[in-house]
Amino acid sequence: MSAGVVAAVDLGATSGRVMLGYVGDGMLRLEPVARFPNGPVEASDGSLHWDFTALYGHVVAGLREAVAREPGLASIGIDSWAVDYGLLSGGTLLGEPFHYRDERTSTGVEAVHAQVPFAELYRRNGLQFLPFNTLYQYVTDGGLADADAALLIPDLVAHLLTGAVIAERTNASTTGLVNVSTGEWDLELAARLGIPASALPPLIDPGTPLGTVTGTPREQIGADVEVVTVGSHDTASAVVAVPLSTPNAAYISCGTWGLVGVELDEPIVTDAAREANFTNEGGVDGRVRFLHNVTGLWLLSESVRAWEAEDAATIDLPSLLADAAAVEGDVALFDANDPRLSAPGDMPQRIAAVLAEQGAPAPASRAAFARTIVESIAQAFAGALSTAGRLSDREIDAVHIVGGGSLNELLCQATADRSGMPVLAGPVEATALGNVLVQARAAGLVDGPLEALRDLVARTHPPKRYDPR
Ligand code: LFR
Repeated sequence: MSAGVVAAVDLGATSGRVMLGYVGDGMLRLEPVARFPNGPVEASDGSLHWDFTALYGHVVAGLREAVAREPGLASIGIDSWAVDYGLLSGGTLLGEPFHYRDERTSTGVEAVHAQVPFAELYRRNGLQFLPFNTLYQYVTDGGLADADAALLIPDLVAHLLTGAVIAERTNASTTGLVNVSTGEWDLELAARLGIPASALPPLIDPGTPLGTVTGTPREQIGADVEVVTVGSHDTASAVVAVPLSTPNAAYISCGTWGLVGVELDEPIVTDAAREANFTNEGGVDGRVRFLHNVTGLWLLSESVRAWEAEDAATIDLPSLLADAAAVEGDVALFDANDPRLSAPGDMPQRIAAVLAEQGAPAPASRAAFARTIVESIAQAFAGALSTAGRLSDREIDAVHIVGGGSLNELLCQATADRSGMPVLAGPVEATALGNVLVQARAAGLVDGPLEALRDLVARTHPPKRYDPR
């Protein structure tokens, strides 16, 4: 097989990037092309949105640069965070997409559960309860009825580039409207909830060509490049690139969120799985991502944001974490998944309030705060790992941490210590690598099942090991 190059667009909740991926002949290498910030934007009425227009501008500029560097680019693949969408009418975007942390979803949850109790929903869609799952957003969205299409963020980018109107399957699974057994839209559920057909475009598997970039974006980017679907849910792409070292290894895809779980061939929708709030999200090649969302580095990034606002100066994260590692003695722990910590705001103050409820004093310094946050996340990881093992009937024997959290040595060591299992950290850019690998397989640059792709990741990006102490 020969080597080639593809472009990955990877949009995360705090930053986006465009990367070139060089693959083939035993090689797998990323080269950053563009990196740009992302985050919630508050509208004048207080609602939370994404600045999609700015993001899309960065994507097109990044792709133009990618083509300038590599005119022979084989394809483009797009992934992003899940659940959020944009509405289109007559080819125009009807406002900036809502951010999943906007509070409108609370009325959506009540409306949906009044029609369809959660236990029935879980049997149908297999999803853990997250108040922002797309179906809860759709039922509050007055614009949906008039829109020609509702497209999840990566599908929206693909649409603007190519004109295609589709729903990539891994991300569609996070809407709550895909049946967990059939992998098809649950039309009966949608009808019961009054969700129109515009929200349910044809479902397409990862690795499918959608057409070449056309119209204005073709002029801007400067080449007829094919757009190919990947695991467009960022977590699906990340799981593709976890170099799973044993059949019973678990993974944690750790960025804003920590997605803690195992890969399965069949979903688990038992009462026990529902009660533990474990999800069955669609993976690449029909695999099941059986996992639980733990609030991840959001707690730290929001705290840093608050401190930076207080100081009117930037904080150096590596030195904050080094100071946190040097904090002596036990620190108080809090429930990282406390729903009061989900919306943007003064995170240190909110965490102090949660600790006060438990009778624990607020940490005495920022370093102690950071230590409390990291240890609390690690504790939640350890709990979710043990539940994943119990529910899937596996003796989990190793934990792979991929994504930004894999660079956080304090978090990796604390996770090893608190779970009692070795942690294998990296690759940091698992999402972009998974995106690249699925495109590369579609282009014939690599072949085989996910295991073969993961072997290539393990050989080219050997993980760093943390043994429990
Ligand atoms: C991670 C992620 C999670 C999803 C959350 C919200 O970036 O995609 O998998 O639950 O963001 O979309």
